[in-house]
Amino acid sequence: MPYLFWPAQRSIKALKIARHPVDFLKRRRYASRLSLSDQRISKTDGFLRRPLHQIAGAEDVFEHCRGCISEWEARHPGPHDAIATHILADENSVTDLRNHSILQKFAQSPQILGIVSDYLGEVPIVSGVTIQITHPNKNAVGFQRFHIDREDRRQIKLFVAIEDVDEQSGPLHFLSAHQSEVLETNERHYAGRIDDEVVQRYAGREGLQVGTLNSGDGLFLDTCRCVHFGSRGNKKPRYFLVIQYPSRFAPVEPASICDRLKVDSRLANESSLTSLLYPA
Ligand SMILES: O=C(O)CCC(=O)C(=O)O
Ligand SMILES: [Fe+2]
Repeated sequence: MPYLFWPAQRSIKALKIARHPVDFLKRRRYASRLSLSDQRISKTDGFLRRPLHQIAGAEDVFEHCRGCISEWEARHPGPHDAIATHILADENSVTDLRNHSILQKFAQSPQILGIVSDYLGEVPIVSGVTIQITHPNKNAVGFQRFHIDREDRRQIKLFVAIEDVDEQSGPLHFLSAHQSEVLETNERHYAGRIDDEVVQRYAGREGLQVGTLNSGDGLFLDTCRCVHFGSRGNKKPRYFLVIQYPSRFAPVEPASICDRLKVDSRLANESSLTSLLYPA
């Protein structure tokens, strides 16, 4: 694995685990006990696409998101200079879920936590819950080009489509985790952006994965293992609820620990499992 900074990152992670050994073991134990739903994220793929309608309260969550989006769009008619807007975050990038406890409850759903914990081998934390709009644009810069997120060796971002995501709405494009790892090794890729032509060579016969989704579908994607981009040249807006599940011991300090995510503490302390999601 050629990622240049990984030895340093691994040391930081080991130190963090050493500071919280009981917590570490608890997260591993819970992960192995969490009842698995019908599907799992394969370690080879690093991604899973599935409808989320059957999760308790899902329809209300989608409706809530649509309400927030309509309200935001009425106040911000556009056109928009930014490529992406996280409409729940305030000017200091703080998201207060106490006004959106329905989203917090969804992020804590046992089915979702089961899938994510099974893949990560530990109960993660919730480091971000955002309603993300990406606006029509003609750009291919930054995260609109292929890259790997470098917070850790693994993490799951769950992208929930609030409206259909088709080819016109800047879908995510990605390689499986396995294909990405072959690329990293062969190309000695450390950090930064990767040209499309290079990625294409590793996409195999089936080609690149394209994250087109029906409204209500979720895409679980390990953005730290899978080479990906998105929001490139959207012809129309793309509407996602994005929930980020990193390890509690991620070398790069997750946003929730940095106090950029405020949560409803009653809901957070609903069970010994949910209280693991928001460490102090
Ligand atoms: O907007 C997109 O689809 C890309 C986002 C991305 O790179 C990320 O969330 O890690
Ligand atoms: Fe990314």
